[in-house]
Amino acid sequence: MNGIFIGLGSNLAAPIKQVLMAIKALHALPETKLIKQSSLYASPPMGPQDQPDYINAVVELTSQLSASELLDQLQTIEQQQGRVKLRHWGERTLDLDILVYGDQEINDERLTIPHPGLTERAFVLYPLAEITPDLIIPKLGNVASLVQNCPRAGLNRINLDLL
Ligand code: ROI
Repeated sequence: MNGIFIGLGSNLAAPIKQVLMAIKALHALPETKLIKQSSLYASPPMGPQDQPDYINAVVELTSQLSASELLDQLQTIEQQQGRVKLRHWGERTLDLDILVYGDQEINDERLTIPHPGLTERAFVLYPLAEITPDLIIPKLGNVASLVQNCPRAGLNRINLDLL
Protein backbone atom coordinates (compact mmCIF):
# COMPACT_ATOMS: atom_id res chain seq x y z
CA MET A 1 0.00 0.00 0.00
CA ASN A 2 1.08 3.61 -0.65
CA GLY A 3 2.13 5.65 2.35
CA ILE A 4 0.74 8.98 3.47
CA PHE A 5 2.46 12.10 2.18
CA ILE A 6 2.28 15.50 3.87
CA GLY A 7 3.35 18.80 2.29
CA LEU A 8 4.82 21.47 4.56
CA GLY A 9 5.11 25.15 3.70
CA SER A 10 5.96 28.39 5.52
CA ASN A 11 6.96 31.92 4.60
CA LEU A 12 6.62 33.78 7.90
CA ALA A 13 8.26 33.82 11.34
CA ALA A 14 11.55 32.01 10.53
CA PRO A 15 10.21 29.59 7.92
CA ILE A 16 13.08 27.07 8.15
CA LYS A 17 12.48 26.79 11.89
CA GLN A 18 8.72 26.47 11.33
CA VAL A 19 9.18 23.56 8.94
CA LEU A 20 11.77 21.78 11.13
CA MET A 21 9.56 22.18 14.22
CA ALA A 22 6.57 20.84 12.31
CA ILE A 23 8.57 17.78 11.22
CA LYS A 24 9.42 17.19 14.91
CA ALA A 25 5.75 17.47 15.80
CA LEU A 26 4.83 14.97 13.06
CA HIS A 27 7.40 12.57 14.58
CA ALA A 28 5.51 12.77 17.87
CA LEU A 29 1.98 12.11 16.54
CA PRO A 30 0.03 9.24 18.10
CA GLU A 31 -0.31 5.97 16.14
CA THR A 32 1.91 7.44 13.46
CA LYS A 33 5.43 6.80 12.17
CA LEU A 34 7.53 9.19 10.16
CA ILE A 35 9.11 7.09 7.41
CA LYS A 36 11.02 9.62 5.31
CA GLN A 37 11.58 13.34 5.01
CA SER A 38 12.71 15.33 2.00
CA SER A 39 15.29 18.08 1.99
CA LEU A 40 14.02 21.59 2.58
CA TYR A 41 13.44 23.69 -0.53
CA ALA A 42 13.17 27.43 -1.07
CA SER A 43 10.59 28.54 -3.63
CA PRO A 44 9.22 31.82 -4.93
CA PRO A 45 5.58 32.35 -3.98
CA MET A 46 2.83 30.89 -6.12
CA GLY A 47 0.13 33.55 -5.85
CA PRO A 48 0.69 37.21 -5.01
CA GLN A 49 4.35 38.06 -5.61
CA ASP A 50 4.59 40.69 -2.87
CA GLN A 51 5.24 38.11 -0.15
CA PRO A 52 8.43 36.35 1.03
CA ASP A 53 9.75 33.15 -0.57
CA TYR A 54 8.53 29.89 0.93
CA ILE A 55 10.31 27.00 2.57
CA ASN A 56 8.76 23.69 1.55
CA ALA A 57 9.28 20.01 2.31
CA VAL A 58 7.41 16.70 2.07
CA VAL A 59 7.35 13.83 4.56
CA GLU A 60 6.08 10.26 4.35
CA LEU A 61 4.10 8.78 7.24
CA THR A 62 2.34 5.59 8.06
CA SER A 63 -0.53 5.96 10.50
CA GLN A 64 -3.48 4.22 12.09
CA LEU A 65 -5.29 7.58 12.05
CA SER A 66 -7.94 8.10 9.40
CA ALA A 67 -7.39 10.94 6.94
CA SER A 68 -9.88 13.06 8.88
CA GLU A 69 -8.23 12.30 12.25
CA LEU A 70 -4.86 13.09 10.73
CA LEU A 71 -6.20 16.41 9.42
CA ASP A 72 -7.33 17.26 12.99
CA GLN A 73 -3.78 16.57 14.20
CA LEU A 74 -2.22 18.67 11.43
CA GLN A 75 -4.52 21.58 12.26
CA THR A 76 -3.51 21.29 15.92
CA ILE A 77 0.17 21.52 14.95
CA GLU A 78 -0.58 24.55 12.76
CA GLN A 79 -2.34 26.22 15.69
CA GLN A 80 0.42 25.30 18.17
CA GLN A 81 2.93 27.01 15.92
CA GLY A 82 0.81 30.14 15.98
CA ARG A 83 -0.56 29.85 12.48
CA VAL A 84 -1.51 33.10 10.87
CA LYS A 85 -2.73 33.33 7.33
CA LEU A 86 -3.10 36.90 6.20
CA ARG A 87 -5.00 36.59 2.90
CA HIS A 88 -6.09 34.09 0.28
CA TRP A 89 -2.97 32.66 -1.44
CA GLY A 90 -0.99 34.91 0.84
CA GLU A 91 1.72 34.52 3.46
CA ARG A 92 1.33 31.99 6.26
CA THR A 93 3.27 30.74 9.29
CA LEU A 94 2.67 27.06 8.56
CA ASP A 95 0.65 25.01 6.14
CA LEU A 96 0.37 21.23 6.50
CA ASP A 97 -1.48 19.50 3.66
CA ILE A 98 -2.32 15.85 3.18
CA LEU A 99 -1.13 15.31 -0.39
CA VAL A 100 -1.70 11.58 -0.70
CA TYR A 101 -3.30 9.13 1.74
CA GLY A 102 -2.47 5.62 0.55
CA ASP A 103 -4.70 4.61 -2.31
CA GLN A 104 -7.62 6.65 -1.05
CA GLU A 105 -9.56 9.18 -3.10
CA ILE A 106 -11.46 11.53 -0.83
CA ASN A 107 -13.81 14.35 -1.81
CA ASP A 108 -15.73 15.74 1.13
CA GLU A 109 -16.24 19.08 2.89
CA ARG A 110 -12.87 18.94 4.63
CA LEU A 111 -10.58 17.07 2.29
CA THR A 112 -9.74 16.59 -1.35
CA ILE A 113 -7.17 13.81 -1.71
CA PRO A 114 -5.03 13.51 -3.77
CA HIS A 115 -4.43 17.21 -3.26
CA PRO A 116 -5.83 19.05 -6.33
CA GLY A 117 -2.92 21.49 -6.81
CA LEU A 118 -0.28 18.80 -6.74
CA THR A 119 0.50 18.46 -10.45
CA GLU A 120 1.20 22.18 -10.98
CA ARG A 121 3.26 22.73 -7.85
CA ALA A 122 7.00 22.28 -8.23
CA PHE A 123 7.38 22.92 -4.48
CA VAL A 124 5.32 19.78 -3.83
CA LEU A 125 6.38 17.51 -6.71
CA TYR A 126 10.16 17.89 -6.49
CA PRO A 127 10.42 17.09 -2.77
CA LEU A 128 7.92 14.25 -3.29
CA ALA A 129 10.03 12.86 -6.15
CA GLU A 130 13.14 13.12 -3.98
CA ILE A 131 11.69 10.68 -1.41
CA THR A 132 9.40 8.54 -3.59
CA PRO A 133 9.99 8.76 -7.37
CA ASP A 134 8.17 5.46 -7.97
CA LEU A 135 4.96 6.45 -6.17
CA ILE A 136 1.83 6.11 -8.28
CA ILE A 137 -0.73 8.66 -7.19
CA PRO A 138 -4.39 7.71 -7.61
CA LYS A 139 -5.82 9.37 -10.76
CA LEU A 140 -2.57 11.31 -11.42
CA GLY A 141 0.04 8.64 -12.12
CA ASN A 142 3.72 8.25 -11.51
CA VAL A 143 5.58 10.98 -9.59
CA ALA A 144 8.71 10.77 -11.76
CA SER A 145 6.60 11.52 -14.88
CA LEU A 146 4.62 14.29 -13.17
CA VAL A 147 7.86 16.00 -12.17
CA GLN A 148 9.18 15.85 -15.73
CA ASN A 149 6.15 17.85 -16.87
CA CYS A 150 6.48 20.47 -14.14
CA PRO A 151 9.00 23.32 -14.54
CA ARG A 152 11.14 23.89 -11.44
CA ALA A 153 9.83 27.49 -11.16
CA GLY A 154 12.83 28.77 -9.22
CA LEU A 155 12.76 25.96 -6.66
CA ASN A 156 16.08 25.41 -4.85
CA ARG A 157 17.13 22.62 -2.51
CA ILE A 158 18.59 24.01 0.71
CA ASN A 159 21.80 22.55 2.05
CA LEU A 160 21.30 22.85 5.81
CA ASP A 161 25.01 22.02 6.37
CA LEU A 162 25.88 25.40 4.89
CA LEU A 163 23.60 27.41 7.19
N1 ROI B 1 3.92 29.08 -2.87
C1 ROI B 1 5.02 28.38 -2.54
N2 ROI B 1 6.15 28.57 -3.22
N3 ROI B 1 5.02 27.44 -1.54
C2 ROI B 1 3.90 27.21 -0.81
O1 ROI B 1 3.92 26.36 0.12
C3 ROI B 1 2.73 27.91 -1.12
N4 ROI B 1 1.56 27.69 -0.44
C4 ROI B 1 0.44 28.31 -0.77
C5 ROI B 1 0.36 29.31 -1.91
C6 ROI B 1 -0.19 30.62 -1.37
C7 ROI B 1 -0.56 28.74 -2.96
N5 ROI B 1 1.66 29.56 -2.51
C8 ROI B 1 2.77 28.86 -2.18
O2 ROI B 1 -0.65 28.02 -0.09
